[in-house]
Amino acid sequence: MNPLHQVIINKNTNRKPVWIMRQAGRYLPEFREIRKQNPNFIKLCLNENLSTKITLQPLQRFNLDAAIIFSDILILPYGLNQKVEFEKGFGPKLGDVNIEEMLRLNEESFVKKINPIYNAIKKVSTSNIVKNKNTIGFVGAPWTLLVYIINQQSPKKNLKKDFFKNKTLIKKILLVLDKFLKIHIKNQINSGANIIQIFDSWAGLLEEKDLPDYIYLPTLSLVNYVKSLNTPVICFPREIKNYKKFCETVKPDAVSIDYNVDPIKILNDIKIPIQGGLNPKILLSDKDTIKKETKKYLDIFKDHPYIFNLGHGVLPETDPNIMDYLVKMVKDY
Ligand code: 1CP
Repeated sequence: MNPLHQVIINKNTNRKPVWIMRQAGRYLPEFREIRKQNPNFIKLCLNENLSTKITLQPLQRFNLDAAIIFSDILILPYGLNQKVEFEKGFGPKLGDVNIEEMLRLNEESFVKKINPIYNAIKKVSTSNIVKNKNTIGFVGAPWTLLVYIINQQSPKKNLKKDFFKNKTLIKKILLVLDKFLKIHIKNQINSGANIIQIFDSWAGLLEEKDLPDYIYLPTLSLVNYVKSLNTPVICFPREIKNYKKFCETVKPDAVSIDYNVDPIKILNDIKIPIQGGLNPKILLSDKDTIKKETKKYLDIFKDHPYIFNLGHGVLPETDPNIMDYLVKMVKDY
């Protein structure tokens, strides 16, 4: 059984597998080289040879236990024919929503538009480098995608005041998202992804009262769907106030925690396998601090099924040698 399945399915506590959110990306000079020659980010995601190569880059350098496919959560609105562009120094810029067109869209045209991603997953999952390791497919959670689709850019800290103004539109978008996220998940699994992670990067923006409508119910629908395909699902409800309530309600197979979560408290609160936690900023400090902080997580989760990862994506300023140091330390623990 591959490393993440041992932890998530068999609840093995002897091995602490490791992968890193955003492990393929901007902190790697070999990625930046490819990126320089490919200014259109979406096009790069849809270039199956290059996205396969980028996905494998961190595994060639470090002894990681999983590959996460080089793509983006915003490929989904792109597949729904919303304009999606990434502007240097600004982030994602999305076009206006044509909800009637989204409601009319059929599975075939959606899949055709983003098909290179599935081909890349086939290549990655059958490559020698990933043999006996995991291939992680992913999607953005309905809530986080709704945020980008309506806000048309990163919300950074807060939502616009009138975000919830058009409730009918929101309902329709959530309906479309449920349908096409399931299609996207199914195709990733059929192409060789053997774990799905659901990124809810903006879960922390919501008040308690809005969680059932925007997070619990839509995410539960996806989680149940992934389970029905006999594939483990990891949820990352970043900065949600109550991880315990989230886990009890949505019941993912594993949960990824952000760096504000107290690891000792979460260990007492929840029984399912846990992933992540270390603040990515720690990797910008000295080796002694990195060692101490990493060991803290490994010690706390010593007798719990635990996958080592960060509490959010690795920062672009991170030194690849430090990543090497980190992965080796986890492996030698
Ligand atoms: O400029 C560049 O080179 C592009 C940078 C980049 C990269 C490398 C973006 C733009 N996306 C990605 C890849 C990516 N994104 C992966 C690939 C696999 C990996 O190595 O992990 C994954 C899993 C994502 C997921 C993603 N995209 C999330 C969820 C996780 C998180 O970080 O919270 C989100 C929110 C996005 C949106 C996104 N993609 C890129 C940007 C600049 C943003 C906006 C972030 C924001 O709104 O602040």
